Amino acid sequence: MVVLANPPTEQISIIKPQKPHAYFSGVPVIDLSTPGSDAAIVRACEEFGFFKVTNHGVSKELMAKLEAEAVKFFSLPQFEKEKAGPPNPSGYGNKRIGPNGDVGWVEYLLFEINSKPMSSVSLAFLREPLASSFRSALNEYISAIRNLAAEVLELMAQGLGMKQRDILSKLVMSQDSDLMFRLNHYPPCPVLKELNCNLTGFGEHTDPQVISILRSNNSNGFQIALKDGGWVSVPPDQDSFFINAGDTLQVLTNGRFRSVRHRVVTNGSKSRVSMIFFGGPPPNKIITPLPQLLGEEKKSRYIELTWADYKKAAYKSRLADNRLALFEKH
Ligand code: GA4
Repeated sequence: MVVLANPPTEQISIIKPQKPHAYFSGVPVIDLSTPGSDAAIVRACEEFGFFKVTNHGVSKELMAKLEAEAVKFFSLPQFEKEKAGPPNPSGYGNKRIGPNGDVGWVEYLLFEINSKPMSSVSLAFLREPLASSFRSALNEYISAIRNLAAEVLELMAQGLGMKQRDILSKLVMSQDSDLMFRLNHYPPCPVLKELNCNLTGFGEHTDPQVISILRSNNSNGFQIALKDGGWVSVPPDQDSFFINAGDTLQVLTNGRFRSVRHRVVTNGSKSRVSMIFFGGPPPNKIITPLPQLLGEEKKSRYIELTWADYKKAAYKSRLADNRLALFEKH
């Protein structure tokens, strides 16, 4: 068990090692350039709440540029990085995740992206000259990924038979959409390798938002839970994006899509760097199932909450909590 010095009650749990390289081969791969991807996205969201996209149009250079900026930042001395913390909500965090005592073998930069032009991505906590090259890589990357999120959500709406093609994408494309972005670094931990153990990098959870888009370097550790609750390891692919359906999408589809439970475990051998875009709706948006998806009985499985209320409640919960239970009608 890895124990944090302060406070001593917080522990990062060790996970029983799986067979080495026991990768799951069933991750749906959606080629965005082929017809039929709309239906394939719907099937993937129903079965897993998770899929990988290829032929997405985002250049490898853009991914590599941001990864290099992130590596540059995470290579700074600890006391320099700490100057960019704490993450409230934007800023640097180390081992502590969220405000309620969760911990993991991870350090990160969290960014709250607001409605103003992308140049306002708050990097006030970073020092020049790091800040300007970092800012330009971030802005370029985030705007490309936001467009990708919109494209995927449009295909999803089409696959669901919605007349209004932008019914989902407008949630993340609006002026006041609540978007977040995080850069995670899972440092190597050589002693783990010797012990043949795995450590929790980022504990299991679902994402509260509509959609999350993840890209990581070529390192393993990302796992998803299947419908039966079993965990499987996702084979890494640094040229593709992995898409998670979030809690909000589960509610919007009246439970037809799964908000995927996921986590990162680290075996300590290679440093893992991931970048994740979280697309959330505007704060005052009421999260309720799309009427077309209510089925014969016309009954919603969830109570109505605004995104602001749901987010507030989410931030009071522990990482692994079933936050959607707050939404369920009894
Ligand atoms: C999970 C998805 C995003 O990473 C995040 C996380 C947030 C945080 O790290 O501060 C939360 C977590 C996430 C859900 C429950 C709360 C809030 C940590 C936590 C314990 C940025 C988000 O929006 O929700």
